[in-house]
Amino acid sequence: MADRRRSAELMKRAEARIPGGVNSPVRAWSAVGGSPPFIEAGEGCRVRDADGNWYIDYIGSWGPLILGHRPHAVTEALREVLESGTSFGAPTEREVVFAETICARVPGCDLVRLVNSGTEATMSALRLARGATGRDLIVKFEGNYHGHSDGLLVAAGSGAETLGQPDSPGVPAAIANLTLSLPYNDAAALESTFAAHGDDIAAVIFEPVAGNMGCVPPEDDFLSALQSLCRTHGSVLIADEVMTGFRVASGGAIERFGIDADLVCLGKVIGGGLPVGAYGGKAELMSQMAPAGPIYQAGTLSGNPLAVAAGQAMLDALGPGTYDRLEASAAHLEAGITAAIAKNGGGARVQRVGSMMAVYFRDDPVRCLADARTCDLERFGRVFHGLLDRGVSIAPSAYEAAFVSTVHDDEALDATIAAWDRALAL
Ligand code: HOZ
Repeated sequence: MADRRRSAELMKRAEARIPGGVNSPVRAWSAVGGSPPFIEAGEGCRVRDADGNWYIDYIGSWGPLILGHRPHAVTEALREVLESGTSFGAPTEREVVFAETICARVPGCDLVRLVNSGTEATMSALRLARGATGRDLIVKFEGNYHGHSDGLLVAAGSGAETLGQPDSPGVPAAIANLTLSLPYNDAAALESTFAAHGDDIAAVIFEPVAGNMGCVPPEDDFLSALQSLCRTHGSVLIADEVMTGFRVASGGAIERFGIDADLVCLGKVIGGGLPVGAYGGKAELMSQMAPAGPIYQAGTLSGNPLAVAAGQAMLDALGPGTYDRLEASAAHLEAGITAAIAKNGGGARVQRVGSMMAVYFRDDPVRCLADARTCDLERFGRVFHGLLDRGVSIAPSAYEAAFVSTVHDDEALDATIAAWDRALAL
């Protein structure tokens, strides 16, 4: 087992000054036990911890590192910006080019507004939907995560048509009550909710591939119901592509699955590893944002030169061959892990969309959160630690996706498959 004493010391110091020792809860490893490695550097598809151990990395900063760690194009772009200034709080040409790039690739995106995170993007998109429709209710899906704003930290009520309950202390019930939380991939639940509340629903927000309960693809009847019910009732359909935008296809999941969304939320992926977010969509909606329209939203660091330059460099590097390569690498990994599962007695399955994937410790497909919750979490923890001890880092939670980058080469992929084979035997 690798020596991780320096990381363990850092965690102790961190716990004295940072709640739970981390700046985002899942990083504390509560779901798998033990103490996380503190990461010192990344290079290509690998990261090095504070004790000098290297790992093949499938966290990839939770999605954005499509080109791996420190791609030349991104580090060069950042170097160039540093020569001219890091923040102006004034319009820059880079933002215009970036907005043009996003609108050219994301279907139905006429106008886009930059913010600083995915949480800000979804929060702002909901305000826009409410302002534009004059309605208050929103619909979301269990197991879909849209950031930590009050109206989106909401659990399902006791039945499909029951208004939501706060999912964290500090979320006012009055706000949670404006959110209806339904099972993912359940067209019938969506239909009955619209039948009961349709004229009051401002928006439906969803992950077109659910990446916060592993990797759950959307089913055709669910996508049809989402689009037709929103059209019929005049509700705004918001695709949260914070994980999937530019990842599962050049135009994101809405392009891959042919979804007609009114608004799209983007996040970490378009920052190429720097903090950024964006929401965009149809001109008749987006032009209602201030100062073009009356709906307010603002931010000092929005359109920050460093984040925009890094994002632009990454989007420019995502050429037509990128997605073929990602697909081939991820398919190779899927096949290898699937064979290792069969060899080790089954009891697990891989689900994958493009370069996003998850291994679930159960035999049947996972279509929704209730399915994901039946997985063998104890075995997940065992395999997680077994992989880490063999130099492979996946997310420390059975409910997170793994991400393959363009620089996961055959050597890294085959080493990962071999590590899975041994970890599954534990
Ligand atoms: N749950 C977040 C990703 N789906 C975690 C992000 C982080 O800890 O950086």
